[in-house]
Amino acid sequence: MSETILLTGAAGDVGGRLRPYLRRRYRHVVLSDRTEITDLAENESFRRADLDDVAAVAAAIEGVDGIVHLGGQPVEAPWEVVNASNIQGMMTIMQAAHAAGVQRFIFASSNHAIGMYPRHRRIGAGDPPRPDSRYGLSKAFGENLCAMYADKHGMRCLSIRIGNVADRPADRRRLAIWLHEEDLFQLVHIGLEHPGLHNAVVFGASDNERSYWDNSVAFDLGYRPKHRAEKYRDAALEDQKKLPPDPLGDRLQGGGFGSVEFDGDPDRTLWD
Ligand code: 15L
Repeated sequence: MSETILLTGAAGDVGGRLRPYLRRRYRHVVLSDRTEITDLAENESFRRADLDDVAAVAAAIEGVDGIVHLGGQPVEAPWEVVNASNIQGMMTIMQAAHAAGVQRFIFASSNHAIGMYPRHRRIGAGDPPRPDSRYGLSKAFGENLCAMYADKHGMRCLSIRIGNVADRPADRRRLAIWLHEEDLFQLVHIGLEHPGLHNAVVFGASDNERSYWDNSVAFDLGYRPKHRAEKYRDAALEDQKKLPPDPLGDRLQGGGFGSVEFDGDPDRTLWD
């Protein structure tokens, strides 16, 4: 069993939501971020690290059994930014984890790694990535880095393609991809503890009636989501009405991430 866990990106919204679950379950939780965290619980500590600072990342990892990597650039950005945090930064933390003998790596991937799939396509974890942005592409890179470190270096990795973690689903797309933090913790816990895990990609979604995803890989690992987006259907559909129409984004799994900067052929993109 893992005892000391490192949570990167701990100052972010999802980090803040995960912290109570992690500290209840693990003896010690090391929080890391480039923004300082001061409201530490008794079994939490803070180590500041920027993903472009190799020495700080190595120091953050020291003595941990498992890493939950939420850190990095969380939305679309210019390539230099995505590259520094999510490509080079991801490589930096993986290399440090391997050098330190860390056994478990949970990677916060994103629905934007597959965001260019049309909503009418039901996809599984085995379908190839179709990134909708530079950000989504960087998440596909992270998933592949996990595969390489599992296959080649014996690490046990879980990439969670997170949909959207929030108090409730904010629109029609989020009714399909919403993820309650308790369900996210369940997936993280599987990644940290499942004895048979080698490397897997799962979808970070609650038990959502409108899901675009076949999450059988997660279910086979024991995932039993407790929360359902549909409970918030009326409010989410009301909120959807307030949004401007996005003829392409409204048909893509990744929504507006795919329609921004789009100058392709929508018919070909949406065909399959
Ligand atoms: C993500 O990957 C982002 O980190 C988050 O801020 C949301 O935009 C989410 O996807 C989403 O698709 O709703």
